[in-house]
Amino acid sequence: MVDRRKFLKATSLAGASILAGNSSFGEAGIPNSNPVSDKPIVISTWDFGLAANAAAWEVLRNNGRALDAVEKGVRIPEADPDNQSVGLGGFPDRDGKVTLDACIMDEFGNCGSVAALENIVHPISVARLVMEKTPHVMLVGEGALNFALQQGFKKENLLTPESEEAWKQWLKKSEYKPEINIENKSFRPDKLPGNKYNHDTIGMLAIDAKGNISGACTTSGMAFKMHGRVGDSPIIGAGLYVDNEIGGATSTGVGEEVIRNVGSFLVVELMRQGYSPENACKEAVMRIIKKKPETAKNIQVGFLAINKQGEYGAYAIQKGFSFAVCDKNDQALLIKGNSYY
Ligand code: SD4
Repeated sequence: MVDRRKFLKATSLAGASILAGNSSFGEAGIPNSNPVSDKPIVISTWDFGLAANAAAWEVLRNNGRALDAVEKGVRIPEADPDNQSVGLGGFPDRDGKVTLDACIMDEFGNCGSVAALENIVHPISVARLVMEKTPHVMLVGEGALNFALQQGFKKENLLTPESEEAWKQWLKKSEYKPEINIENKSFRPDKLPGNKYNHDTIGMLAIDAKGNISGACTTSGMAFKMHGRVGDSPIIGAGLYVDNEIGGATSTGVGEEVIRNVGSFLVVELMRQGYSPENACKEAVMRIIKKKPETAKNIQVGFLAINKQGEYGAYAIQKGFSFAVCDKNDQALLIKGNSYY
């Protein structure tokens, strides 16, 4: 049963925090304040977020809307053939098909999503049109593809020779085994921003100059998944959630564990109760670990969050989860998130 006294304490502290514009309390005395940034600001998952943030920043610094910023930002990794876990060049499923998942959410609670979409380079833009032009939230598979074609998107082959080769190698053993931090493994370091890493599912959260929050999340999903498998990334509440009064959260890693815990919604609700972004992410990670400790030892899941005041934070099961931050003070800040292990 919920301890009503504790609950009231948490919610009243949350109220105080919102009024005061900071949050200096936390669960069980754990420091509960995170870096705070002037608006506008954009944050996104993994090292690759640096390049995506730069594109989003162009919108934000010109007083653009956070929604436009996150769409523009995540289109960068979607179009990058050297990035093998988002969009063009993404690793295929075990049948050799590249199937993409994406979702987007704005400051009014509007949202749109596509899953298992094939042959379209920019699933995030299709998701936005699902949000804006249909009475639905989510379109999948052939229905999503037909909608995209009706909206003028072009069909393209998303399987690059490099990803096809990786799939052929994988077929030799055909063992489905999600690799920890595959997102930050280097495939074409010479071609990547900062000459460093190759990357991932991108989850991005932005606050614009008016203080409005939006988010986007896009991925080719787990490499060599079953055909038809959908992860957390296109599922509102799991891979992404935004509440303009409170903040936003997004996730990366093994989506099944995020879905089981409705991860991003949980993070936002914890921030509503007064948790700092990092502590909220940590609590969501702890739920995953608590439910399946043996599974959690061998997988990665990371959450990234921002609150209405512009405080941001992240937490992951395993070491190695990074995120990128961009605001007027620092356009290329890369932070290593804290982790359980
Ligand atoms: C999924 N969460 O499809 C995605 C994959 C991912 O870093 O984020 N990889 O489960």
